[in-house]
Amino acid sequence: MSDDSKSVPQEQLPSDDLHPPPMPVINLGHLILEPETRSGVVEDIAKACHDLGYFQVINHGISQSVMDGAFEAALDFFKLPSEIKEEFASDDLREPVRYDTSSKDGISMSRAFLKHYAHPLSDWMQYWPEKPPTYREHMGNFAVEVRRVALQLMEAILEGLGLGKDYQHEKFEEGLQLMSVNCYPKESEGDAAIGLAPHSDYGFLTILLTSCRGLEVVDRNSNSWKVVQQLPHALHVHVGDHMEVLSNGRVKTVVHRAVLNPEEERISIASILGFALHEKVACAKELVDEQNPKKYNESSFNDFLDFLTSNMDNKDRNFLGSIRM
Ligand SMILES: O=C(O)CCC(=O)C(=O)O
Repeated sequence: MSDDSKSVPQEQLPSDDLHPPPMPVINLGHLILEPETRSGVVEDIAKACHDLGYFQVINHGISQSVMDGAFEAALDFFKLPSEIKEEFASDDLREPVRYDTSSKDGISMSRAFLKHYAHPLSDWMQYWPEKPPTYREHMGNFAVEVRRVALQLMEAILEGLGLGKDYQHEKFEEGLQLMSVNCYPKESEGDAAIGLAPHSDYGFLTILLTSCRGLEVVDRNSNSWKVVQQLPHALHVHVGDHMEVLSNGRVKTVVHRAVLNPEEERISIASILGFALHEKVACAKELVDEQNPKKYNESSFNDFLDFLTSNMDNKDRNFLGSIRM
């Protein structure tokens, strides 16, 4: 789902302290429920996207029991015997569900993952694991809720870019949701501390639910890694490659990685919002002018999969770099 980004610093960067407070925290209730506070929240989101490319969301309306259900479904899946999980193993990136524990993708250093599409749920859920028996229901409940949050945030970001909240509304409504359910072992002596190598995500937005600390982002101001401190009940949001393209570079994709947690095994559930597989994403013409010429060629998720497939053995897989003009 992701591509290595070579235009930004990599593993050698100093790993600094925790993200210095204040990590931007967006109260979604103030965006959705209170029209008089909406414009201020839209501005806060625009600033977070522009300055950092990431923020956290609270008061998002996803209940703790739905989030716990998703964690439990993920954990129970990863606890299954290997032969059951291996039924989903495939080198074909176009499979609707894929399980892997190897580093073939060039970024998984020490992680098992299950990736699947989730929107529309009625099209995709039939391919999801039937074991554990609660997987479909619990992960499905979370998928629907997290997509609602992603669309609400997307509207605010589009508004903040001056495009209006309904910009390309149907393409977002009909777009894809790709979920990456990740499991990282507890760090032990002798293990490499990196679970997932630096990369940026395809798509417009990624929303991450994580069970404990382990996510790190490149802080553009200090050019160093920052450990993301997960606030209770919050979701972490970051901007993806296609947001950079659509905004013609006004907001930049975020390079991030996952390190192993020394205290516990870690689960993270990433939900990516994109256009439909075949749908091209181009720089918004409203954001292109003489001072800001078009910076990227258009591309679709299908193009991204083709790129990954044909660069499977190539460590330098930088999709965004390949469409930059
Ligand atoms: O596990 C994490 O915190 C990050 C996951 C991620 O970056 C991904 O699934 O692409």
